[in-house]
Amino acid sequence: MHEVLVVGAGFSGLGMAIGLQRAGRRDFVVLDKRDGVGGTWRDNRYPGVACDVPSHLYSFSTHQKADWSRAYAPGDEIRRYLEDCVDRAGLAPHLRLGERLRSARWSDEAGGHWQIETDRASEQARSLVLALGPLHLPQIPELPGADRFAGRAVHTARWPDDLDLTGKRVAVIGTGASAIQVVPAIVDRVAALTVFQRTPPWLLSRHDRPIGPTEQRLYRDLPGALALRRAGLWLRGELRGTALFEDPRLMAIATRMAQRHLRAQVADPALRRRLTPDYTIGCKRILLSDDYYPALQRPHVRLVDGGAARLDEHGVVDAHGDHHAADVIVWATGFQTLPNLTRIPVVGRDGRSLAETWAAGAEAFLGTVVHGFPNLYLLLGPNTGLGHSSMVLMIEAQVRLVLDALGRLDRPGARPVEIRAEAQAAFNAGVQRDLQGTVWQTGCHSWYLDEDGTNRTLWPHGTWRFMRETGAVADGAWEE
Ligand code: N01
Repeated sequence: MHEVLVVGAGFSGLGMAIGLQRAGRRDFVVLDKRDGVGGTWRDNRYPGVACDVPSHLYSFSTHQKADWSRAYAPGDEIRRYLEDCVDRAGLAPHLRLGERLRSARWSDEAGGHWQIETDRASEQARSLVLALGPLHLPQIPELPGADRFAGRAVHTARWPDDLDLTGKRVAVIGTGASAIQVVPAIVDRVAALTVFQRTPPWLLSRHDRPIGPTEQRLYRDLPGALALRRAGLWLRGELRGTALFEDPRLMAIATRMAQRHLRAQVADPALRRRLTPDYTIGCKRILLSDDYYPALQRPHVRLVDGGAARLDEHGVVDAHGDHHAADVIVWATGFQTLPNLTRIPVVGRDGRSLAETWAAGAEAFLGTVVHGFPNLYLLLGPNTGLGHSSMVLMIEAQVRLVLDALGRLDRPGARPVEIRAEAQAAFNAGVQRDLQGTVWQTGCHSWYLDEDGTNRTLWPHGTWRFMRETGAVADGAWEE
């Protein structure tokens, strides 16, 4: 029996592994169904993929990197960074790659443990950490005629290495964070590009820049300089976040900035109108780009309003019934968030699965532990998402909480660690109360909200508050 089994070798699973290693816990295994580490940064290899959180803040506090090549790192540099973390932390002996979790069931036997089935083995672990990543399962709309399309259709998160778009007519469906990166990255290569926009996004300038050798040396030789940059980026994010969760009226400033950006980049008033969102800025994720609007205005690019309605053998039919011929369709249509945590049978103390427990909505305590599921930890679980800062800060806070909980198990005569139902209910009532009045509840349709309009995705405060709360869970919150 292993002490801890972690599922997922992306940012959160590796963060957990680093935490376990640093805490001196050696008996742990990290599974990943893919044959490499990196999670989302391994999956997302579409042209132009990059992070919209500044590089120096998008890294583990324990494994900082002085030589990021740009202010916003490209995706493959982040993947290489994570591979490097594996080497630096000596995690390789703990990794079992190419092995898929099939099911996990709690057993009261032998002091309580998880019985885990993978596609290769049966395992037992005292504690189980699900680090499955919320943005992982591609969401592809089921459009009529999809099976008739004769060309190639790819999702941004499943970009095939052999896809050559040179001289092709390409249709990009969606205008979210993935689309606004892929469009400028492929525009020079393709013969024609049609972008299907259902809802225009709010866009701000990205201010990306290369980081030269002198600045990299400064961060390497003067760790204080790197710490200062991180702190500055963190503080800037927290201050901006205040507008998102404290007072949407402050978003008027961001609205003006976005409108100025649009005016500076798009001269045609009719196109500007089509690109101006009708919802409050911040309600959907604010996107950062300096090359999306220019790409849309290239002569061989066409923006289509209203989204894609159906496909046929030769291309896409839009919401107005017009046909757009395409050789390749790029689905930039996002991810299925909740099913990623509930599609694998995880059965807790009373024989109830996580899917049954969450039938009325996903809910955890600090996004990490769920009543009825002893010794189970979710990383980036419900209401841990951010609209303003680095998810790595949330991951590290959760890892500290898991390590504290594992410490409880070490006590003589300890019982399995389980959060009390009352603590979980009070926590979630607080989160839902605090989400009211935030910009995310101002009426737009976003992947942050459930079908019933409840936000089970985002944390309604600054990262500092999540760090504080995860670091100070009262003894009384746990079952005795
Ligand atoms: O997905 P999305 P994403 N016809 O869900 C549209 C992270 N991320 O992959 O807005 C036409 O945001 C849909 O339209 P609408 C980040 O957290 C980060 O872009 O629903 N369009 C929308 O425009 C992000 O939030 C980075 O009306 C259709 C788009 O598809 C999350 O991942 C980069 C449609 C989906 O946008 C997801 O981003 C990439 C249809 N039938 C991703 N169906 C960075 O760090 C859906 N859409 C930069």
